[in-house]
Amino acid sequence: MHRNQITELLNIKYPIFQGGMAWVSDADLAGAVSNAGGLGIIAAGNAPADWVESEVNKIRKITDKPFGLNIMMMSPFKEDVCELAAKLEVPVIITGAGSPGNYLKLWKEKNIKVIPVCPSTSFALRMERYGADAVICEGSEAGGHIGQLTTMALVPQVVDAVNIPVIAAGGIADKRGAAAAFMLGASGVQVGTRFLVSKECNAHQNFKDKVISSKDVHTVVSGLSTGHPVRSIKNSITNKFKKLEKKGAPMDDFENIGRGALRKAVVEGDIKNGSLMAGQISGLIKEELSCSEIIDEVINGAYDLINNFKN
Ligand code: TUI
Repeated sequence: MHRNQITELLNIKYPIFQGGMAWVSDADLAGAVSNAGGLGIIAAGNAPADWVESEVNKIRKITDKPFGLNIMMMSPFKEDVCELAAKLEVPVIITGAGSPGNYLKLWKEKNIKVIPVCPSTSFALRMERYGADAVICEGSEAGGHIGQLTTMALVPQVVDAVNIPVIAAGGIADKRGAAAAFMLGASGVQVGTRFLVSKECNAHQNFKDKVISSKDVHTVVSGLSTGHPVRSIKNSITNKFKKLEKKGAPMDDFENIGRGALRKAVVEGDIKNGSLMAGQISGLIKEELSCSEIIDEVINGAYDLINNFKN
């Protein structure tokens, strides 16, 4: 019913990815999404390779369906994790926050599907030339580390430029966002924040409640001056970042305050001093549902909207 280029390529039921969110996207969340017919994605984030290996082993016990591993290219353990992913022959690799470079070739030799997150058309064209199977175009509405362009502007430009499937990400949390993404030419959608607030997600309840209570204007971008902007829900730590930016503080000062802050939010539930990385669409999320309910609402809902569209 929903078969298209991306469901065929990855052998999944619904064209929806669960965003690889550092500390949040573990084997439990990714396994639930894959079992529900989407592509569940484990996020390696800044974690060492042994953590990644144990989560991959765990997801293989939870599901026999395809899953992905998101590799954050700014991670200090990037090389170990890139090699481990090849060794474990994970079905799909998503890269973010940088270029997969020569690893793309290594992974393709293992028949792994490789899908880089692309912040621009030129980057997407480069990834296509290197052999990427598809690209994720993530707009700056997204939570966490972001690029410059919005989803609305980025997706159709990349769709016109490349011949591989495009997955839209950033600002998508319901059927309307997914329908809009399909109309922009995307073959699939990646949803992050909505899955953070899912029943199967192990993120601390304080974090989930903070997303549920937040309004449209409550996320801010910190660290633009460092060249590594991050979107998160406004709190005491984002106010500290703002002060650093005002005085043109060096990168080290940002790192000192930011170190460990994502863990603080996700694991400890410290919503004051933790980094509450979440997208602009947080204000739309009102309740905690199961992954399968989310997928049904977003994908089946989007197809209904498109099929019954009347102006
Ligand atoms: O990677 C993300 N979002 C993330 S990673 C993350 S972990 C983190 N922890 C602490 C501080 C900072 C990050 C949290 N959120 N999204 C995918 C994404 N990739 N967004 C933008 C990009 C991107 C940017 C530049 C991809 C490629 C790129 O390439 C530049 C180049 O030319 O090499």
